[in-house]
Amino acid sequence: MRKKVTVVGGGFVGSTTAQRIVDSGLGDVVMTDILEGVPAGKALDLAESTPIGRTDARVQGISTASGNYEATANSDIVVITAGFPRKPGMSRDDLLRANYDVVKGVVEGVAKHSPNAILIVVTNPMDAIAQAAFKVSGFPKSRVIGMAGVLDSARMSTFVAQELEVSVENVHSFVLGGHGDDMVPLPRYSTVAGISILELLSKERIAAIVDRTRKGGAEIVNLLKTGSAYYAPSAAILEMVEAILKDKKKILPCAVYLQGEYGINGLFMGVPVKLGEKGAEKIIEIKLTAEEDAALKKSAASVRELVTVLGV
Ligand code: LAC
Repeated sequence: MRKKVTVVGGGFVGSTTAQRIVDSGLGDVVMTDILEGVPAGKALDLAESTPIGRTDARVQGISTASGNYEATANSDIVVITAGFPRKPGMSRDDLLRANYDVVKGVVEGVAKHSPNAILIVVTNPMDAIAQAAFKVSGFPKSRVIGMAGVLDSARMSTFVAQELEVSVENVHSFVLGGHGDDMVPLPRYSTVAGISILELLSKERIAAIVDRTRKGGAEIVNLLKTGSAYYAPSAAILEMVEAILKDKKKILPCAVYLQGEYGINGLFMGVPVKLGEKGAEKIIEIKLTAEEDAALKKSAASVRELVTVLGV
């Protein structure tokens, strides 16, 4: 059976995600946007690349301006990237409420037509919006997953590989917590060819890498001026989509609804998760030091604040 992935939002994150899925041949893609014409145009352009890319993936782009999500029916996965970027003068809470309204409408629309889909939530502030999507959809917690840990870990791995001048393939980084300034990169569990970076880098260099990882999204926003990152985010989404569609049982850091794991209850947070065809099939609990645990609790408190504003 052909797999079907809906990508909600035809901006840079959504369209590069659609491109990566089509190029990988993992499944058919429906890209939606509230704009008229743009999703259809991008989808047609992408479809016309398939004879050259030699993939039989079908691509369709639809406008959901009228609230009609019928074309997304029976998706295996729905990736939600739609939302407003943060504009000057907009508070975090303003962004939160604006994107909550967008995602609420999206989730109601897609859940109706794809009641068995797995939702991958990307819209910021991601952890709180993922929690909203979980509540609005009524889906089991295994089928609502937030994307950030894979991205944040990839950023950390990039910096470690650059610092040590080794292949990125040798580096494995672990970043837990919320997708915010107080995310929790874990140097102890970050390795190069299986060796902890604690043995390979000085405390100062590790602290600098941790700091740059935490500010990784902002570093790119400051350079681009008018937008945020999309190449690494879409690569991270693709890794999660592939793990699910191929039932790989791959352990990746993802935001999921915690119910007591890591001493956190009723909150979306980034933790190691086993991804397979059923979605987040298992939460892996690793032992944290007192310091790491305190950092995770601090990050949880920030996410809790946003979730409380939304009342979800
Ligand atoms: C980032 C933002 C977009 O980390 O969340 O790039």
